[in-house]
Amino acid sequence: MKNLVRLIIALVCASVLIGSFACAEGNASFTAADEGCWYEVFVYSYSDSDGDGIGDFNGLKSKLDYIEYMGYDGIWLMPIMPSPSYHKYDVTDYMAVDEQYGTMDDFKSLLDDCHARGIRVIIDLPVNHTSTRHVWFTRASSAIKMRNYANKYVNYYTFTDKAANKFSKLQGTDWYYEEQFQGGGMPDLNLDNPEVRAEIEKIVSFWLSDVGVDGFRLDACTSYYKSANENVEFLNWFVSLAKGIKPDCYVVGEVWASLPVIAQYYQSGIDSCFLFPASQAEGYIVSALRSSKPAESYVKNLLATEKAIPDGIIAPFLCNHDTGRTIGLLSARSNPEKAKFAEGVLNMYPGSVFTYYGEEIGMVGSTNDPNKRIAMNWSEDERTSPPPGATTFEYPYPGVYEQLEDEASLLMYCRQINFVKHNFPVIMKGRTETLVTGETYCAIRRFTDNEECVIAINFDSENPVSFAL
Ligand SMILES: [Ca+2]
Ligand SMILES: [Ca+2]
Repeated sequence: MKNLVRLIIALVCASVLIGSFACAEGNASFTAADEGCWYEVFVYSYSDSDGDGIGDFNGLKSKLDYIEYMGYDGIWLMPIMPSPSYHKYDVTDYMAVDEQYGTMDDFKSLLDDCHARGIRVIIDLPVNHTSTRHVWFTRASSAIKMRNYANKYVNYYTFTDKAANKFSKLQGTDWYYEEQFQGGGMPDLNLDNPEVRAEIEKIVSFWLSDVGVDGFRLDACTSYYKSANENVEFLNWFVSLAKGIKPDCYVVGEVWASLPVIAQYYQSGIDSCFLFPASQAEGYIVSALRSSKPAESYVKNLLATEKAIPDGIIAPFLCNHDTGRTIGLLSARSNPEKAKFAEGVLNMYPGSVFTYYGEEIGMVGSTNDPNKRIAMNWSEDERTSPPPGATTFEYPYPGVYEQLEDEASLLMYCRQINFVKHNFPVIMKGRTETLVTGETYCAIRRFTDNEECVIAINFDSENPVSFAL
């Protein structure tokens, strides 16, 4: 006998109603690779514990009460390994943490505290490339300068003596090295080299077993090799490796591509690939909100996504550290109801929704990368220093402390959504069937074998709609 739970969730543009039940306190208990509410944190800009202006592990640890209160049950940390850059996507040592952020003991203490609260932690792992200052690259460069081409580190990268596209000149030589992200001091690793694979095995084992993180966010998966087939093959190798060490770890990949390409990458066995087609100004959510037939657009893309990704965990998001923030995408600087509605319809997608820090308080940031990564706004008096190169520091909405005191704030709305999803995991775990689709309203059924709910959305705040279900 199936135990059917029928829940009706209603989202109405600009009036913000979600069901009529109380939020349960406390986070749901998930294994790492289950669906959940994820929160992307840039440690540099989150919270500073020691007064140097740069966010750190102890600062983040001091904010776990907040993160738990908000109902985020997983955190993706942008790179924490030693690096010469502020963003740290160019790593110099894969088995350590950057001292700007604290010590490894500080990190382990943060991890313990997260785990005690049932919050999972995955870390960013950029293995497409290293920093030019990584000892592998400095040894390779020295060897080339000494014409010692047989040095093993030369084969950690891809060198050529002819100029070519996506190859950068090795200063003081006539040689070039492969660099897919040119200008950042980020030489591409030769992932076909068994010795590089062995290094990656050590790195993965170190973080999963010795340190105890719950998985990885894999950077730049489309740049590993020249073809999607090779990238899928590498990911398959990586996922087998990681799951062999920690079977329930979560691996999510950055595959910045169209839906069919993302679907292909799921064939690697990876848990998730970020759903880039749902994000940004032209993505499924914002384009639906801008459309004259928003409900049709929303349902069409939702069903297409589920069809393309029948097995893996869908990972939708509105923005991340590389994109403009949602308030700007929506022109919602003075319209928090619009931002709430966007968060609402995004979070009615199945899978693991990722929220970039500051989205829950309506931060803005666009144009250059540092502007997209500015200080979390706790209050006017509590912010980290801006990352180097940031030019705008505008905060159109109040900080965290003020929004926590306001039941009608964007922050409290985001919190409520997370707890609705914890209380009714079928929203995250189920699949979708259309019940009613008008141009501006829809009702969909989300179901698993033993649970279901109905999600009704009216995109038109001017015209109430009633459904017979
Ligand atoms: Ca600090
Ligand atoms: Ca590459």
